[in-house]
Amino acid sequence: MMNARTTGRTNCTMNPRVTRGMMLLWLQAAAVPGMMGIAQQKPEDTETRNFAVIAPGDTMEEIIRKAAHVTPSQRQQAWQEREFIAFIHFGTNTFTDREWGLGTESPSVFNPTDLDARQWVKVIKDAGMKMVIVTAKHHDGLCLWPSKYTAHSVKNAPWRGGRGDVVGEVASACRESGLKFGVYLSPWDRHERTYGDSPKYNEHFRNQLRELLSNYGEVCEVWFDGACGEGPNGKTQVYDWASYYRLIRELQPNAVIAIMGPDVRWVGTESGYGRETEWSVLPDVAQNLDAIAAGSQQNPVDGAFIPGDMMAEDLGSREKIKNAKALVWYPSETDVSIRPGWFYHAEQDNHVKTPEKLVDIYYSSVGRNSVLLLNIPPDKRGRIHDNDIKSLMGMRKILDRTFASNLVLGAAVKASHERAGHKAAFAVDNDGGTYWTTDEGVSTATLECVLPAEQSFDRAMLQEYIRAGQRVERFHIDSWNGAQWTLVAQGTTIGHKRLLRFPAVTAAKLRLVIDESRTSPALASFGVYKAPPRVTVDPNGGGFEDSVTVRLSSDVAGVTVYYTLDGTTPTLQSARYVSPIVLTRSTTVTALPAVDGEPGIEASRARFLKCRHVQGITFGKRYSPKYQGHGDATVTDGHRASAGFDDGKWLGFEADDMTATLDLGETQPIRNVTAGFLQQQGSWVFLPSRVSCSVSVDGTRWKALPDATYPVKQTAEVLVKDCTFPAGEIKARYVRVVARNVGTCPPWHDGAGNKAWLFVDEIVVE
Ligand code: FUL
Repeated sequence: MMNARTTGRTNCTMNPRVTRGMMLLWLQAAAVPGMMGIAQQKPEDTETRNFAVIAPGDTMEEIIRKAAHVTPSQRQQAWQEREFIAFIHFGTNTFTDREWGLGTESPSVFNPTDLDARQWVKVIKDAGMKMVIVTAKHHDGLCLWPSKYTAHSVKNAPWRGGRGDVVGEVASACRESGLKFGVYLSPWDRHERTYGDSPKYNEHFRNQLRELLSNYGEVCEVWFDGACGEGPNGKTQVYDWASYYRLIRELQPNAVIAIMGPDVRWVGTESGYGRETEWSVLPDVAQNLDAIAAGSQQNPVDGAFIPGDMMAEDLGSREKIKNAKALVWYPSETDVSIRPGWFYHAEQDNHVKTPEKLVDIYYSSVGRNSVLLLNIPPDKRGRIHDNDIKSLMGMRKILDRTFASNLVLGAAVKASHERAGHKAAFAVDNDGGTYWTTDEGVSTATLECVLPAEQSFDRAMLQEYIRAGQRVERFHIDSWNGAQWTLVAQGTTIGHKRLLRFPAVTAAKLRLVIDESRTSPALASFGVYKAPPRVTVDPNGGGFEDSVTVRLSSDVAGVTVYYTLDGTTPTLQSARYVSPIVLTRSTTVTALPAVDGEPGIEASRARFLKCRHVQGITFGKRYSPKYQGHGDATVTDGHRASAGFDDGKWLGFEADDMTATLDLGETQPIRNVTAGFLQQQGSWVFLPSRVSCSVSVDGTRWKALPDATYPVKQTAEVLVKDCTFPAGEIKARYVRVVARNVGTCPPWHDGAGNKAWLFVDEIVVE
């Protein structure tokens, strides 16, 4: 996925005046809504403490105590409670089929035939999201509102005769339907002439910001990415972030400033998967925009702010905070697109994430103490495409069914400790405004729940009362089987929300054990749930040599299982599962449960690949440590990578060619050799320009099979390309595949001249 924050443009400089000291001032401003005279404020004076200073002599105990009492500002709290919000990428690129516009496009390209912001907002609301952030201006500079400060806007587009205002239509559709509204405004502007003329462009940018913040009612989030490429004059800009922030605080005190801003941090990936251990309290250096920006201009598939350390697994553990000078509340937001690109491309209509994938992302973002910002790009008509709607509604249905009934509501609860006024029952009263806690300093505790009757459950939800701070460091859930406690699930941090999935358990008694906490744990909610029935496919895909026997089962009794072997979603008319399926060819098994003749809502998929046994594999140049799957065997393990570059199943080569030599252990007839490659140009991943294959009996003398060549052409299509070499039953023990990397991104590409990626998986010898 395109990610300007992580492009190869390394010439971005941050405003040298933006120092850590200023960050502190912003934070104090953050703590006091509308406060402008921020200079005199000491952090200790602020009424909400989303900041704590660590004094030089503070003991570890004192640091931990301080960390446990850092809390969100009001605007951060309100933002966190929204949990699931929508991104809309719409603009020039929708019509030119690009991910980054050049800035030279005429506004006349912007001409949606049937734009309906109400449809967007309806779909978004029906999907359960609480806010819409629209790309008011992307890097190409075209303003989706009639800005007074440029001609490069919808006012000069044919759409609505030049009287249209996308931002206005979205804002009012949001207001009508009760959704919150936010704006994405790209500081990088490839069209604006003053860009690079630093004071002038900063003023221009503030003028545009002022229009957006003054004319469209309440704005709850302002989203800045750190992209800072060249403008039309070949110059880069020094952004005056502090002045942008002051303006936002002045005009929209409730708006959080995200990503390149003090309130909300990027989770560190655009895959949709947040950290298992996600702290909202971090050392304040995490907020140092100098560091973020210095590390933000890497390569798009890195998907990371490296030196700012945003991608590290651990940002806020005891180890991380022990040397901090100060701590801040700086929670994470997980942005991901429902499609491979941020903007709409017709070629990606069949690559919309499935409902099951969206659910998985939800558990891995909202369920990991993050806010999920899901991008849904409207098409050229200006409407959300049916495929996206189908996936969103499918996802909603699964989530609604899963969380419809909290099985611990009404349970008799007993806690090992209770603080006066914060009894155990407050954790299971369906009211996030009350909480159970222990006496100050009691940092381990147990909450035992006796359900009115035995229940089966496979999901758990926990919420800390973060207005008091984020504290829990380790917890687990046990169930009582009549004789003893058995472990059901465990986790580390909780934060605003933690969701856990585990195999179904049936019990009438369970307990939540807080094993470690920074101080008294404060728990607002605890629940267990039963997800709709699903089918378990066993084994869950993979490679096989001759044949594989696949078993389908469900965790719920009385379920009938239907399946297909062609990748389509089963219906009640599909084959009914009666006995294990024996596969002798590469096949995708898709299974759906049905209860009482009602088809289930969540399909399970597994891909099986027939392959030769590979004894060993060696690579010429090593693949990049950033995309190394699970090592050499990744390409021969039978687990095919998906069309997403970041699914952990690809080996990535940055500018380098790939040479893989496979040893089959003994000489044997070979019919075909197939190697799969990824094309995802928006993420700088190109098909190889040439792939060759040769075979050998002794590893010394090689026989080449005819090469395959791929002219590099510009396309938004995301695909996995299999390159097959018919070998005509040739006998060999060794197989070598060489794939040529295009080297650098071609001249027509957004990343022109930067290193290109080559991704390989899987190499199959038939
Ligand atoms: C990045 C941009 O470069 C992408 O195009 C997209 O807008 C993403 C959300 O942020 O920085």
